[in-house]
Amino acid sequence: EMLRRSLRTALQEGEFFVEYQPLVSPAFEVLGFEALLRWRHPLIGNIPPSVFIPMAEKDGLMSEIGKWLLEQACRAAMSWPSHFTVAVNLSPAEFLHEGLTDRVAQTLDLVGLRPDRLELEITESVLLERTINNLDTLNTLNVLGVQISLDDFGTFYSSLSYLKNFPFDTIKIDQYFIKDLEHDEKGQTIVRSIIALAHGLGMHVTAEGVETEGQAIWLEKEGCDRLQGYFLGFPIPAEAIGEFLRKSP
Ligand code: G
Ligand code: G
Ligand code: NA
Ligand code: MN
Repeated sequence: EMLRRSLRTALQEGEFFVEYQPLVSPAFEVLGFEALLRWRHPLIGNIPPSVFIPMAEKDGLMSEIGKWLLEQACRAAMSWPSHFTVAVNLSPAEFLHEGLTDRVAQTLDLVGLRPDRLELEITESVLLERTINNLDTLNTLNVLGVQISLDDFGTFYSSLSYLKNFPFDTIKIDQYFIKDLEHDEKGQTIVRSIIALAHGLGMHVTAEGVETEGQAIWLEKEGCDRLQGYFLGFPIPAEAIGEFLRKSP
């Protein structure tokens, strides 16, 4: 339909932009930002990624869009303090793309970003197919020196075999488990267990969707390494990061 047709030209028309959401330590120091893709349609306005990303995947457009986003995000990171990381989401099609590892290496080289400042986020659904090649891809990225996060952990197909077999640096606990944390003892037990599991495997843990001070304090007390969510900061355009950092502790 119409939306689908506009999506095909959105990249050339400059309709995509990127917002950045802070990742912070439990002491509220900024550690980096996650890049989030946005599409502003000239007539309809902003269209949520949950609508257009699956569409772009289906029409084979996501690889091109992802390439553009990766370069944007790496360039943005070059203008931040040199210990900040930038996290980029990889959709299934991008992760499964033959040229992914070359693209990542070339982009880092082109932009001059240190590999360990780039964090690639993949979800478990990506790993459902092609297990042997997936391991190759993750190992190659690992050798390049980029960091790899398992996004939305605990939802969908959560299988502990992924943690055993794949070289993740970080597990991101899905916001579903954080939402009712303060009032939900079962949720607390699950989050505590994920933190222990990750640390036992030598991985870091990020909590997503932290919306209240109470949640942040609880997560700090339980040893969660990084926090992300509206309580710590909303997604903002690259141009707003300077001001955000001046206002944060
Ligand atoms: O703000 P939020 O609505 O951005 O994101 C919704 C979903 O879209 C999330 O699951 C997020 O991971 C995904 N998403 C956001 N930006 C990107 C991107 O650049 N690439 C991919 N593949 N997914 C993204
Ligand atoms: O799948 P992924 O984790 O990449 O998606 C992140 C999504 O979660 C984005 O849509 C982002 O805007 C949203 N998000 C980030 N922080 C919060 C939060 O504190 N609360 C809620 N409800 N959504 C959040
Ligand atoms: Na993500
Ligand atoms: Mn997530």
